[in-house]
Amino acid sequence: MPLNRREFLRLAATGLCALPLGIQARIVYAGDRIELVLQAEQSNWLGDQYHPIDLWGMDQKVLRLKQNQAVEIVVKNELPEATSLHWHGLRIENAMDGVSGLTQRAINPGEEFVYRFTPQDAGTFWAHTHHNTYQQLARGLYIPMIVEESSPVSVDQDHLLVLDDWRLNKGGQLDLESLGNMHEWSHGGRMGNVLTINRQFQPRIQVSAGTRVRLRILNAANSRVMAVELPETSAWILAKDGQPLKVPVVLQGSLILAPAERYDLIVDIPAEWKGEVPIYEVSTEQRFAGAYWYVSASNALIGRSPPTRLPSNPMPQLSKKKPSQSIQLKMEGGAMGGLRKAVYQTQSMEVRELIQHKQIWALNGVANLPDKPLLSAKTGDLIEIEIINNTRWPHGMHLHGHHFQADSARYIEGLWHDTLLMEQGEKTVISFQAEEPGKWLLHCHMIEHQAAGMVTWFEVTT
Ligand SMILES: [Cu+2]
Repeated sequence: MPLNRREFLRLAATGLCALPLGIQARIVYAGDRIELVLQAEQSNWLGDQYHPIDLWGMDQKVLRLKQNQAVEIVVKNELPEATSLHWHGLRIENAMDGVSGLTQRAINPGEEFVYRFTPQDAGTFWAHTHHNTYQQLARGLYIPMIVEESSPVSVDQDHLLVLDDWRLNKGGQLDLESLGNMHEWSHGGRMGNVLTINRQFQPRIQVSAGTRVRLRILNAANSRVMAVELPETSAWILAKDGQPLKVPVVLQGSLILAPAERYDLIVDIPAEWKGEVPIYEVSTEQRFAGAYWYVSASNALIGRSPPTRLPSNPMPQLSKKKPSQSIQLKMEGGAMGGLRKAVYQTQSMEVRELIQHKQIWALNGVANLPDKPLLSAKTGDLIEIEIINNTRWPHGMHLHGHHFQADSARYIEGLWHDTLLMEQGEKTVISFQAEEPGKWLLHCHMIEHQAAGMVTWFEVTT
């Protein structure tokens, strides 16, 4: 039995679980050429009586790029397995999208691959493995990525909260034996039992009272939908998935994030706060203090006006166009989904046979990548896809290389997304303009669902 969250807390409460003080992430910006080493790392969340936990990560903690500035990222693979890196949310050339087997050959151990692109959008993004993803993401192979606005945005502090959910075994190591469990793959995916923020257990984040913080939140979990509850204070949503809102919106209630979704917030730290103020994760029955703000006194001013919007990114005007194609995408399968058969690698299979191939989800009757694209578009075409969640599970659908708008009631109108949460039974029309030519994925970012079939691709030509 894996350690559950409560047991982990009990262990932590024995006092031997070292709690880090302060978490200013090391931010590296190295001009237009960055070296990024993918390597093993260790974390010590459980305290000194346990062996440190073996994870995978990178030699930098945050990538900081500049909008409209070309960059060359030399990715060196010092891991024992092949891999590739996907720049999630960046609208870049297809050859740089980092999907092994589709847009590039995997980077073998000891090899390097140079990714070259110019980020056109400022905002909060991340880079993560796109090779054997359900295993490599569970081991931690990702990095948050900030693309700075061309003109600086005025805030007192700029913080990241990267939420992740890890599965540890009784020995306090990553539970690798449970990777690939078909029961989990056919349900909500693989859930962890330890929540970290910025790869630390209950970190303390230094802030000054009376200041304005830009808070960038990312859900890096394999499958868990997170809900972040901030202490009662003034907070506004500035951007979602890297794309600014036209007008910042007051945050009400908890902030729900499907895996891979990001939000940028403005949070005003009240002048009267001091000491530890918890930030809760509330998606489970257990309201859990994922991190604490450690508030120090200051003479900063109080009584702020609402924040101004972020400068816009160069997004297409969808309303001015007529759709070139309107298609349906039916999501099927999973536990209690009633899927009888689906095509897998061009062969029609009964469910029993699909499961032998570790497949249990389908899009338009096809499990995993079809041999022909879902659609073929030309650069500049407006595409509409009506996505119908005919399953008993929520999914977080991610479109590669493009942002889209959706008529979902869950989200504020007019938002741009690269990842969209859809509840069971929900229908949503997404619209986007086909951009860079190439082969692009559309898949569920509950990564076990993707591995078990919920992935397709489309083609853009000039
Ligand atoms: Cu899914």
